[in-house]
Amino acid sequence: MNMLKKMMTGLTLISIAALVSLCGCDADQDGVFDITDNCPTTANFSQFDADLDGRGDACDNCPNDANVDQEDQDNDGAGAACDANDLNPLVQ
Ligand SMILES: [Ca+2]
Ligand SMILES: [Ca+2]
Ligand SMILES: [Ca+2]
Ligand SMILES: [Ca+2]
Repeated sequence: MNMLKKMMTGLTLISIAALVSLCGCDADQDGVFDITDNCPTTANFSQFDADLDGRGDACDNCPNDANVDQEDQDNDGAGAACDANDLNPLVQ
């Protein structure tokens, strides 16, 4: 009985892995499903989020300042929350 149980568990795990690869639920292939991944297109297995704003450090434009909107008016990669001058792309 235990053997059968182990086989079934193994098959279930294989099925889940196949399903994930087929539906592309893990775009960055970091092992975290997109639906719960705090950086769906950046591989960040640790899911570390220092400022707890829901954006993983790997894709947060201000990793140490909570800024859910990720606003960045001058598009220099530094969010308004941590950009010394968010209207001048030469100043961060
Ligand atoms: Ca990710
Ligand atoms: Ca964050
Ligand atoms: Ca942030
Ligand atoms: Ca900026």
